[in-house]
Amino acid sequence: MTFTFNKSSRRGIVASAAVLATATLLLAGCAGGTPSGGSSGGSSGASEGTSGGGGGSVTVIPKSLGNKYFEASDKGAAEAAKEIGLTFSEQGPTATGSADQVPFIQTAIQTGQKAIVIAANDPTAVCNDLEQARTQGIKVIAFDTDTDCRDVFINQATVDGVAKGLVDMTAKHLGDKGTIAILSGGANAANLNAWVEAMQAMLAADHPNIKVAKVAYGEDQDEKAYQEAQGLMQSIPDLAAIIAPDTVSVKEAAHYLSDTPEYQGKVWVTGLGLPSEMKEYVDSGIVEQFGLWNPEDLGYLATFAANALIAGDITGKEGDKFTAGKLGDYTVGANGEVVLGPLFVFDKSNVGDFSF
Ligand code: RAM
Repeated sequence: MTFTFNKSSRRGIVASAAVLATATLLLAGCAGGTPSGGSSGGSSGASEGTSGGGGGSVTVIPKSLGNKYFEASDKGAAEAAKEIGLTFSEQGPTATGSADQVPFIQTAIQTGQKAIVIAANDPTAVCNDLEQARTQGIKVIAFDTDTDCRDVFINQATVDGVAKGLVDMTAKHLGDKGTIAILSGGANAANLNAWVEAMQAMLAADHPNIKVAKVAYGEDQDEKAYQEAQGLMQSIPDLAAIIAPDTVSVKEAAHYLSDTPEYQGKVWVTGLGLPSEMKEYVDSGIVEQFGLWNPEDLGYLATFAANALIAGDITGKEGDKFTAGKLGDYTVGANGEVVLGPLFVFDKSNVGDFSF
């Protein structure tokens, strides 16, 4: 089934969305240009023809700087801030420890930000600081991964949708039997742990002949993820596949496999990856297919949600509605969650169509 994405001033694309046995998958349009960001600072003014925003400034705090996934979400957030007329900055740690984001939350409080848009490495470790911000009237928007103390959560896709997409790809490749491993990122990350748990439950319930030998953690760090991929391939003799639900882990598992011909054709790697980082591995045949969404759209949507909270248009209760610029209208669901859209499958036919 082919979906035509609306051509617009942005580099529009026409892509055939892979139709899996259980779902038709569609990715919201993708912007051109390479992901910017990763640096803090930067201000913006309302562009002509856009309605003034709630006003003030918003700080985005990613899991870590230097991760191209968050550079892409940062690009989308900056684009939205410019459209709305919010002053925008990105602040964050280079490490991915549970408390590494705390100093940046404190900075946001002390500089009087109107909103904090955060992807927390740990859903609870930052709550004392986020609640301090909220008591001072600062709106807190979780994006990419949830935290226990926020007004809304901007989720890239449903947990079951992500888990089922990855499990179905792997089961289809394996002929529904074999030994696999899961290589995740941060061990405390709410999003990653939700996907791992959902995959394990689906495999146990629907794929009894696929066994998960081990779950390892690359901590969203390149070198650690590479070493963990090496450890899995070297320590599990009948390993047939690795599922890596983290852009750093899937890139580094493919990197190790590319460096080690003895495991090529024996261990199949898939996961959640950036097309810009995975294209070389798809083109060389190391990786056949992987999933994701548009992280630029995720940052863009989160910033429009922040503005809607700042302006008082929404409070985060179920049923609240807001318009997110080029992405259109969104409704807040149960537990304050807003879902961007479903998972998209990348492969040789489309991996070159995207720049994030
Ligand atoms: C990494 C991070 C991020 C996750 C993606 C898929 O970049 O862990 O939180 O959403 O992978």
